[in-house]
Amino acid sequence: MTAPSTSPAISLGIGLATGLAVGPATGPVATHCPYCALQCGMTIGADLSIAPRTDIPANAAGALCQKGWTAAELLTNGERLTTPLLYGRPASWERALDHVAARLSAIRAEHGPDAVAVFGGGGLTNEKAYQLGKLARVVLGTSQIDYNGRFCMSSAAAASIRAFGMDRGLPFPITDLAEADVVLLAGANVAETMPPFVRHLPAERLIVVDPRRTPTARPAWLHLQPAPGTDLALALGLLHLAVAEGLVDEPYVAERTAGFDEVRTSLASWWPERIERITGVPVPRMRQAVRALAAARRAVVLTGRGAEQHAKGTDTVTAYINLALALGLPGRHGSGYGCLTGQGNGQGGREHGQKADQLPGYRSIDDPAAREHVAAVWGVDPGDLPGAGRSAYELLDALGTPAGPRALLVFGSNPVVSAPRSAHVTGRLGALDLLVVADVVLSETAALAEVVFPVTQWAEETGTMTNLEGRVLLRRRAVAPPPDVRTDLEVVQGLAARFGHRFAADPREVFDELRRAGAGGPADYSGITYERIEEEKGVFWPCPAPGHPGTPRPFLDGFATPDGRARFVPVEHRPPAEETDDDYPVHLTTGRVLAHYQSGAQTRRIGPLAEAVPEPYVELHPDLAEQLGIVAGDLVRVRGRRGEEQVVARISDAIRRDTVFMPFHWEGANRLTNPALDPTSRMPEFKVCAVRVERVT
Ligand SMILES: Nc1nc2c(c(=O)[nH]1)N[C@H]1C(S)=C(S)[C@@H](COP(=O)(O)OP(=O)(O)OC[C@H]3O[C@@H](n4cnc5c(=O)[nH]c(N)nc54)[C@H](O)[C@@H]3O)O[C@H]1N2
Ligand SMILES: Nc1nc2c(c(=O)[nH]1)N[C@H]1C(S)=C(S)[C@@H](COP(=O)(O)OP(=O)(O)OC[C@H]3O[C@@H](n4cnc5c(=O)[nH]c(N)nc54)[C@H](O)[C@@H]3O)O[C@H]1N2
Ligand code: SF4
Ligand SMILES: [Mo]
Repeated sequence: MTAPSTSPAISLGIGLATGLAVGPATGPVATHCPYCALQCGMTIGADLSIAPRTDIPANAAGALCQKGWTAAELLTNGERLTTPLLYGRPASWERALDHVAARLSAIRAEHGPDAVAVFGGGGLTNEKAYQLGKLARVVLGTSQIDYNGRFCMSSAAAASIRAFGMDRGLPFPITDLAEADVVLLAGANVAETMPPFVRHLPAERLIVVDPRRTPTARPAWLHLQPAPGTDLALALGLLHLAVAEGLVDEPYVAERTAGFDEVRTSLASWWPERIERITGVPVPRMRQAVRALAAARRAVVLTGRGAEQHAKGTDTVTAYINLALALGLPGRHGSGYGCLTGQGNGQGGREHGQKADQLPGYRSIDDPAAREHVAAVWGVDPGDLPGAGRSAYELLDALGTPAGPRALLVFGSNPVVSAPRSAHVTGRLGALDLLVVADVVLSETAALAEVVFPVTQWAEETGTMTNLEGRVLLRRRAVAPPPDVRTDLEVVQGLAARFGHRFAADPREVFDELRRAGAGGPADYSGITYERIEEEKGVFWPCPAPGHPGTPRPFLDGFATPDGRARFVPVEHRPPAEETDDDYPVHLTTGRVLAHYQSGAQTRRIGPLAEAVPEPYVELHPDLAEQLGIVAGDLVRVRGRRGEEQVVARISDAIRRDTVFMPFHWEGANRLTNPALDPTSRMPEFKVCAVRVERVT
């Protein structure tokens, strides 16, 4: 951990004292933040000073959050990995790469190609995501590749494809939000997870759905506070009320959608009082929400992880989409439905082939035409491309089992902290014959690896990122990396070379190949170049040809379905996979705090951020605390069906009495979470399980 410091500048000074190289003394370089999907524009100077850009719409007001302001600190942090590690000891790149290649060859020879697996990340650039998919399918010949985005917005992606024929987080520019009169935000705490986003929301008519009165919900016009895992019922209730009160946009439904009659019929049993009993949201509040949405000239429904990370996440998002469709919102200027992607490249990371069932261009790996197209670009026989592999949790769960992979390559994820039922996942990682991790720090996962590759960070390399709007952006190299550190693309190139394959490591070259491989697919980047991105401050996909302007609002003229109509899909509410009972009487939900990012591998090492929230905790309501004899600061045991954790208690009346909250930025929260998976998206139920809370005496 770096020494505590009060400002980014001071702590940077401490970082620089480690003596790592920085770039030549040129002017500040325009780039983007290394963290979340907002991808705020920033400049970074040769002295590593950071300033917001004002030419990028996401943060045009010149805002950054504290993670953005302190992002440079990890470049020079003393805990940075600067040399490859083999069995925990420094090794040369040649030796480390040779070792991995030899071990992979032996494992493949003995157990077949599917004995080698790859786990990627939604924070990786488009170029890296593409190259990882190609490494798996072409070099290793394995079907076993997936990534942490499966834990992120895969349910919203599945629901969007089902309804609209295409999945692009926001199918409109972020600046359109300001034109909406009402925005319903279900399960997102943007005031902490992407603070500058708040400035795009209409101040007067924001409706927040969250079991906690978060900093996002507090100033909102209306806060609906359902029990975790009951959004599906809530959305059905809102739609029931819309129908009952004659608020459905019948001409829109007739002209632009299909399937409403079946949904209308299915709503009959979801009357408002029943919904109130399930969710705890009073009927008048629901009525207020739906009336405001219907009365608005323009309105938007948005979902975040709170609504999505459930074993019924796809159907929950579908229920919200059904509501938006009934009110005539999607595909209208200034209105619509959108999912807030999370990681820096949460959108692009799911388009280029690091997902188990996917080929570049957001194509299905089961589609013969897609296989033929991509195989031609890769110079291989379509028949040699593997089929779909296991989803992220199923992959981790199978590691080291007789039928599962025996070797795993991890790029850009820290599943020891971030996977559900993490103690079990850690056990599976331990059962592998070979674990290889590429990271910038010795994460909890990297600490278990036989080989660790130290890689460059955002400001030390160039690559494209696709932000939450579907806008493709360019991150530019601004400073020189430490001498013995390589880019992920170089690591992949080095591995491929040892199997006789020539892979490019120059990001632009990889991007040009990605454009060809994805051409004709839903996420078509053919017309996008680095030059265009720089000139136009980003280009929206699909952009199928050089002269094409890009597509900021893909649904204005029709949806991406065969007949251009959006699909209503009937869905039914059901309880969480794990219900509370006498042994485990309260709901546990999990999520984020402002100062930390994801598994915390990066932000826990940054002085001011670590200081802001130094340790894990559990948040509980004063009434529950009193009932359990707990006061603020007490050490408490949170016990569930898969494990127990001791953390400090924080007391807050912002949370429901029947629910406790833990941030997942430390090992611990996920020892408790339930890996029950959504049947369609294979998303785990991070947002609700049952626990018991006790004071540690
Ligand atoms: N500071 C910070 N910012 C981040 C990240 C980070 O780690 N830290 N990560 C980035 C990533 S990858 C992502 S995916 C996004 C996530 O961004 P968000 O979706 O905003 O983040 P979460 O905190 O996971 O969940 C949001 C809210 O869901 C609520 N919730 C819990 N259960 C339910 C439920 O059943 N229904 C509803 N409606 N709400 C529920 C929680 O109380 C929480 O306030 O943030 C991105 N930005
Ligand atoms: N309980 C609970 N669990 C959750 C969630 C939740 O809400 N609740 N949210 C889920 C969600 S939405 C997400 S997105 C996941 C995220 O969980 P993780 O996948 O663990 O996310 P990160 O901590 O961002 O992990 C990224 C790792 O890669 C490293 N890294 C950063 N940049 C690069 C790079 O360019 N190359 C390489 N090779 N490495 C890099 C970082 O140092 C870090 O160790 O967690 C999920 N887990
Ligand atoms: S909101 Fe997201 S992109 Fe913007 S500065 Fe913060 S972490 Fe970076
Ligand atoms: Mo995420």
